[in-house]
Amino acid sequence: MKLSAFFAILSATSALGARVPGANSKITYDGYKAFRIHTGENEALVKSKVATLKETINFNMDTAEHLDVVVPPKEVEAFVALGLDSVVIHEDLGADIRAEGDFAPYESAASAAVPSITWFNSYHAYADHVTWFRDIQAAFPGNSALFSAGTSVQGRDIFGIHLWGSGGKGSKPAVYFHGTVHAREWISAKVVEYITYQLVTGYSTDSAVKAILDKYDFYIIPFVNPDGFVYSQTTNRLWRKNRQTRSGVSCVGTDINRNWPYKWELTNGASTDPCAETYKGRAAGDTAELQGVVNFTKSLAAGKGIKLYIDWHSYGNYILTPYGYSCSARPANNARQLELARNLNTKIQAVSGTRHTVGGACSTLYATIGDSTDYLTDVSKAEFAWTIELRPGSSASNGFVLPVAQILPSGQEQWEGMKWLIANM
Ligand code: 0X9
Ligand code: ZN
Repeated sequence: MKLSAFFAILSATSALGARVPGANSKITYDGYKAFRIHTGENEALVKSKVATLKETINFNMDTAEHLDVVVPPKEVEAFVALGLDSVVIHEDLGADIRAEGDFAPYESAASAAVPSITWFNSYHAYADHVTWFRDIQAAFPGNSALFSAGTSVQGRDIFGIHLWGSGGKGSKPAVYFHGTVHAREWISAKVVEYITYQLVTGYSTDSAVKAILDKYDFYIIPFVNPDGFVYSQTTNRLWRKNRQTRSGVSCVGTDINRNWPYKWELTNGASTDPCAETYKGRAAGDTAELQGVVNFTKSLAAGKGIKLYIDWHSYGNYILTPYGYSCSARPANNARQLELARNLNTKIQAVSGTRHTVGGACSTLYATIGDSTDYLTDVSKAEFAWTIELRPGSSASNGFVLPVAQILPSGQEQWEGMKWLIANM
């Protein structure tokens, strides 16, 4: 999601704040509609008109072309009266959330058996994701281990899976993935799971898979923000931040992707308002989640080094190279980064036509400070540190609530891309 004007989201934030549910009560979003409004030359005018409605929620700030906005039932009439050039992307957001939330029960695989591919036919409860990772590790016992990168603010383990090849555990540079930094971006965990699944099942049967796992150690953390993910399942599907509370503040949550201890002190690219969706925290790295994850990242950098880091997010279909903190700074190997990223886009597109916009994170999307990829680039010295924004893209008719039928295609296209990238980088 592009967040080009952080202040536009303040209205969204207060709208969310107004619906803070009581303990255990779930926001249904029944009757809420979501619209994609064409902006183009009228970007400022469109935003100012939408801002006259009090309880809309801006999904994106990718507003150069369109603004995606969620409108509660009581404001639909007023929205229509604004006369904006728009299409409906969720006729009834509540119904779409219910359809998506109809999780298939996960039957834990028999001892040492690979879980069924049907895992990718549905979203799942957090506890099932944990079991699934235990099962996939057990199916690849000589070449994998679960690890812990720390603990969330509510005490959940920030677990990951480490996969290695013929050189043995920890002998090669790292390919390092993060999923679910933002709670509502459910497709990101599914995609890193799909890649994990393909690595585990392909190692003994596919020479191309064996080659990449023999060359790199993979460290995959599917839920950097487990508390937020659970909250997005139990209470508010559109939750983004972690679930950290702070003294003297009623709003909950810090944006983990604005809290990394690098360029955090800059002012353009995060919010100091604890109620904002991009709240950066009170001090660099003061989220519970990053305390562990930063240390884990340091251990990889100090070990065999980090070749590739990808922070998997949704949505909009972007491949974003450094930097977020500056729209003019470029990493030393920028030309190589862009060449690889453009080729990655081509490989992904060959699977089923999905196109990604490729470019520098700030110049292509918007500025971010304290974001993971800048830290991984300049502090951890990762050769490539990118953000990939998954489906849907700009032409699709949905936002964070991506239909289950798109889980598998999302995984397949990203896997084909990763197989090519990792073999050729
Ligand atoms: O804002 C973010 O953290 C990421 N987008 S999302 O919609 N998933 O929240 C984008 C991070 C990439 N960095 C920059 N655009 N600078
Ligand atoms: Zn995100």
